[in-house]
Amino acid sequence: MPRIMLVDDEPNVLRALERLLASPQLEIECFDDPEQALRRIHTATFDLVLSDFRMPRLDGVELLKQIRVMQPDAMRLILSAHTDLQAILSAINEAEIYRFIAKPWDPYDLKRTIDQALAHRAMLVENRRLAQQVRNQQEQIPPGDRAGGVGRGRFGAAGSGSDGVGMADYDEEQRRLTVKLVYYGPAQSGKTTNLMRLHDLLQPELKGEMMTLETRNDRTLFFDLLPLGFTAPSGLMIKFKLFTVPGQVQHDSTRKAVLSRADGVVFVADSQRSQSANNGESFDNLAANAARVGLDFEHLPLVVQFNKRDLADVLSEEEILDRWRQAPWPILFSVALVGDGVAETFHALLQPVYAALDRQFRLRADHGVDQAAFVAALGGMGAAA
Ligand SMILES: Nc1nc2c(ncn2[C@@H]2O[C@H](COP(=O)(O)OP(=O)(O)OP(=O)(O)O)[C@@H](O)[C@H]2O)c(=O)[nH]1
Ligand SMILES: [Mg+2]
Repeated sequence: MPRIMLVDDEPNVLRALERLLASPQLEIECFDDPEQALRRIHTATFDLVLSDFRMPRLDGVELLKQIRVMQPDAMRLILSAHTDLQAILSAINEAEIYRFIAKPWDPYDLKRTIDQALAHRAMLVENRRLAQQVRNQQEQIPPGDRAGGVGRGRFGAAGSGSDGVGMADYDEEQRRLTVKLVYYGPAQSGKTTNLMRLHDLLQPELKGEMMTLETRNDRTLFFDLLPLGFTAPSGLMIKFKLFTVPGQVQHDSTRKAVLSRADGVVFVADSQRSQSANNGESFDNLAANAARVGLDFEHLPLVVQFNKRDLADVLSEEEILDRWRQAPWPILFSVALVGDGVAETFHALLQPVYAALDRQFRLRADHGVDQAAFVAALGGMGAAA
């Protein structure tokens, strides 16, 4: 349960704030003496601190500055009747506060700001945990192993023998399943555009904020789909995370780390004739990296999207389908830039993903979730198309 600290030297103000914010989902501690508040910071962790600005002996900025050193993750908000620009600036610069709240406050705004601050903090902590996970995985993957040869034929994919499929992040104790889906492909093929358009298409309650994971010299974009989760009749909570990888050749270690434990992949190819070799190299790289992170590429839920159909010198649909005739994966065509084919591609991926999860976790038999319920939980994305 989030714990928040309220600090104001006027007991009346403190009581009013406490009454306003009181909720069974929050633990609130009140201090009318900032020095006592500071002592408490040594013994307990707070998610958020809301402090008055003008207080005798120790003002709000000074208090929050000291709290920032001891608990950098605590969201810091300042409350003040004085719309003193200098004070606000120092609060922002020195105490790195999240928000400034003017007295008298609007109760609705204040509550909303507190909720947003807590949600923001939860996301920052989660983002850091993921970045750390990616870093740890990068360190575990042995260097070397250059990607396979230049793409031939359809793209010239290589298989692997290891049985890594069904690596979904399953937390038995929490009864929670987190499904990871990754958009993979050559540089500039439209992976990020796909993710952004999909994000636009989703109903607000189905999505979290678009986030950037800063790893080494690159950025990996991701967002949570069903951030609140979808609860199966059995009580199992299912969540999704969607990622893009950076396509540039030099970011291979990030690609491997993001691909690790993936439950499904959309390979985004660039339809331009001039990009055939890049597509091929990237597809070989996917197959090679899947093997390196222990995924069974032969059984990995995968769909292939040929993007940028709007451009002039593209391979024709017939040529593409002919080259991929022997391949087991669905082929989709898209203009991600305007959103065409984005939902359809995602929907096409959900089918093999469901089948793989059902095999591993007996979604239908043990959890009462069939494919239709699975797709419906995701807003029926693409189902109507
Ligand atoms: N004409 C056209 N341009 C597109 C389409 N999809 C994406 N683009 C453009 O292609 C460029 C690259 O798109 P991104 O989505 O950033 O590509 P990416 O695959 O994420 O690239 P990296 O992150 O560098 O690997 C951008 O300028 C997009 O606007 C499309 O369907 N048609
Ligand atoms: Mg990108």
